[in-house]
Amino acid sequence: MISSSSFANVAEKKTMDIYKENNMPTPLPSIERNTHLTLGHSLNNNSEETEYWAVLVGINDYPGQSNDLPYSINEISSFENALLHGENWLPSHIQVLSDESASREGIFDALEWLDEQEDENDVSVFYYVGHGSQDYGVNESLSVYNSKIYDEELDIQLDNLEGRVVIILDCCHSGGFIEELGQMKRVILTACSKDEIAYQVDDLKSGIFGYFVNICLGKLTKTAEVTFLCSWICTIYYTIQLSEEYNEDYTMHPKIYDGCFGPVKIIKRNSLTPVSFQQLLPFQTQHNSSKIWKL
Ligand SMILES: [Ca+2]
Ligand SMILES: [Ca+2]
Ligand SMILES: [Ca+2]
Ligand SMILES: [Ca+2]
Repeated sequence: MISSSSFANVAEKKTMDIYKENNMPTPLPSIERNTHLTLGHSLNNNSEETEYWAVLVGINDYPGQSNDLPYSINEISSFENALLHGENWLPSHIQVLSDESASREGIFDALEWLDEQEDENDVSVFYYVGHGSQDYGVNESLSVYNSKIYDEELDIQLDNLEGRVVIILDCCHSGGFIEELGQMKRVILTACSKDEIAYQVDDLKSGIFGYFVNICLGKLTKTAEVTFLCSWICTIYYTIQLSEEYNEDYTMHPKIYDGCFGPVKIIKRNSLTPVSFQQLLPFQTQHNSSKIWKL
């Protein structure tokens, strides 16, 4: 039986090793450097002034039937629940957009609302679950209800925000947003690399990466960075198992860009909910009975 805290430590160490072995392009600060920067950060920034804000977008129903998805809204609801279990979140600080309200205009309006609320001391989260697309292998976009929002357009909207921003994208080609969105004061977590497909599965009632983000943040982790480390290792393990039963194209490689000194806290929580290894990594699942959907 592996305890949840030792799992987090093992996941963190293992992940750092894999970062080094693969020369991954967005280096994470070492654990020691993180500690040091966290201390420095708290001296400069009165954390009591930090407020937390979120815009959460999930699209199940697209016009027509051929593009509909089953679990985007479920994933967003799980994330909202995880936030509201933290001691630092209020329902009035979270705007949820689903289906037809997740139009191009609706999302731009919500990001304007976010800017009106947040200031330089605050942390904002933008979380998107739905289809993502790529034109000619270069430009990535969110396939929102009625249109597209290109990576460059999202960057322009997010440039209005003064505080730190955590961007979580659970969609196909999501890694391709890092080129345009990566800058200081942002942490970007993506379900897969630029050229990969992401999936929702029946077994998890969620996108795969988002499932692990939510279970980690809901029970085990507090910061964007450690949530990524745990979700990254779980996603790779889970999708490698998918690939044994289907083919290797199913393996997803989540990406992180970290433009913030020290860890960015999403959840403030004093007590830790015990979580078993099986809850984090449902290896016992029979994937061949599970339906999957491309994002
Ligand atoms: Ca539909
Ligand atoms: Ca603002
Ligand atoms: Ca791009
Ligand atoms: Ca950081």
